[in-house]
Amino acid sequence: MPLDHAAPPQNIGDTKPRDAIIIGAGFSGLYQLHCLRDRLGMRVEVLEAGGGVGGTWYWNRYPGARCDSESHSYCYTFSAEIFREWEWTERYPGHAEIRRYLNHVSDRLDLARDIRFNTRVTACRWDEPAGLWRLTTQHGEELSARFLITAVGCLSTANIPKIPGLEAFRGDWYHTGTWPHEGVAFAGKRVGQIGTGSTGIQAVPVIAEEAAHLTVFQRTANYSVPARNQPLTSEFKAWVRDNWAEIRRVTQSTVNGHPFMIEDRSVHAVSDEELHAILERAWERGGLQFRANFRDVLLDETANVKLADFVRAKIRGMVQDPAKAAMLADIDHPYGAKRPPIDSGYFEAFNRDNVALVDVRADPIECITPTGIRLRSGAEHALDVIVFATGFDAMTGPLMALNIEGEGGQRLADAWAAGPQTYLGLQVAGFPNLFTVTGPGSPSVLCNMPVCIEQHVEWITDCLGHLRALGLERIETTAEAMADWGAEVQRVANLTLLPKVPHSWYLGANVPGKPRVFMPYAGGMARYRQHCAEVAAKGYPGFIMEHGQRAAAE
Ligand code: N01
Repeated sequence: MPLDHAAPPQNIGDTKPRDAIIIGAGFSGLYQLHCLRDRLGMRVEVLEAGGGVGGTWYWNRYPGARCDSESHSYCYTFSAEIFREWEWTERYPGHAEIRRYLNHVSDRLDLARDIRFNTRVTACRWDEPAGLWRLTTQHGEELSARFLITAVGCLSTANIPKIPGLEAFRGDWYHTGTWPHEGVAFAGKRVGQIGTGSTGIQAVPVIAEEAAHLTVFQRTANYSVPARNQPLTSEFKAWVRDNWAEIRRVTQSTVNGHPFMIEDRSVHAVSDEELHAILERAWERGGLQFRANFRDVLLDETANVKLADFVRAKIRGMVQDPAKAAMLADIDHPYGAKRPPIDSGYFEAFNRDNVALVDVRADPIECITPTGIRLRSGAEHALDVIVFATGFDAMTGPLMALNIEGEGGQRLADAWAAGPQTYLGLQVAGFPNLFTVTGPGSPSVLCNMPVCIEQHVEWITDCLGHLRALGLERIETTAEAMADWGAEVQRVANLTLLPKVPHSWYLGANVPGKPRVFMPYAGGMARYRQHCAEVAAKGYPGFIMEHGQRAAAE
């Protein structure tokens, strides 16, 4: 199967209402299609803006783009067969390998025939009398379906800061989340990179290798732990094949869906020497497991400080220039309270002669000129290329872009004017038959994504199966269930250090004008899974299930 699709799917031109339309052909959309079509026998179509499967990974092809989850856990586990027949090559999967994997799954399950590629949804409107969602695409096509399932990802709407002068910049500029498929040639170029989040930290060492010069514009210094990526050994690959059930059990029972448990010990329960030895071993092992050595890293500021200080000392030890080291280690938030990056040579890159670091917290970016970036102090940085590693309008951005209108023409943008509200991250009152896979209020971005995606997709599938068994066609959560769940999302977040970072995208703070509301559910994936299972077992309290055409039936 080609990785990009130009030809329309077989059912194009058929305008009969579908049972369900899924928006997005990434991890969520592909599995949702399989579940609804092949398990429930529904008539389903997927609409996908990209020219191939992959979702976020279809667009994120920036230098160094690689998943921070370990490859044997960054995949579907619903089928032992599919799990075993795919062999990952490295400890962390690169973006191209993830696309190859998703294409393999798509081929294996014959999914592409029901995916309409190169089709961006521009509007979704609930038609109450008909009991249907009516969708419009960028090509002006109109499609309808009983159920609408958004599988649009949480980090798929690029956040490009509105810096004056960009339109007059004579060089080239790119956002990491919409990277050209043919790549970007940096050789001989003076490159400026804005942003030092997980993405920026991955990109810096790779761009530095190729560019004549790289200037990194840092607003907030960041922690990072070495990824220690490496090719997987044949022994490890065999272990993975033999341990599908155990890997699935562990990823489904941990707080954030990774293939390791969080140690049940407090930072305060060990001596300073023991702590140091544990952290040294964890540093050598590398990866996100670093934070899993103690249970209270994200709960207790005094425990957190000990890890934070350890990482700061490591940064100072790695960066030779004391001025750069001080700037990189001057981190203003607790370790892990923003998504903790992992890296492959990030801090070491600043030891290269061709890499400069500029503190744009102290001297903010004033404007982009035709030839580079000017700071408030008047300092000018001449550039041929600007790379925006400036993140995403996370969680709500991709949903807002769909221009969703529910009952009575109510816009989702208005319903969420004060911040997103959902029940379980799955449904919004006033928007019947709409399900949001990994929506705000679900663990989503605090979890290893494929693990939470499988849970959401299976829950939605079971729910629709239940509805059908009752002969019903309409489901909508209540305002009360949504308010209670919203309070629970804020309650559990406030038990942690996560909402204490004022500039975190978890709070929407990276997008000017976005309401500051802590969006993901921080109570842990395992607890969330159990809660959702209980809701289903009790007959779906918090949801109202009815006959489809409410107006016609009344
Ligand atoms: O984006 P970010 P990201 N002037 O928002 C800076 C996931 N991910 O793309 O912190 C100057 O974290 C901004 O500064 P500040 C992962 O969940 C996953 O890196 O706001 N700087 C920050 O440094 C991650 O958390 C993988 O002060 C500006 C940076 O840009 C999420 O994606 C790999 C600015 C943005 O950091 C987002 O990461 C990579 C301005 N005007 C990413 N505007 C995987 O492994 C913004 N910044 C799956």
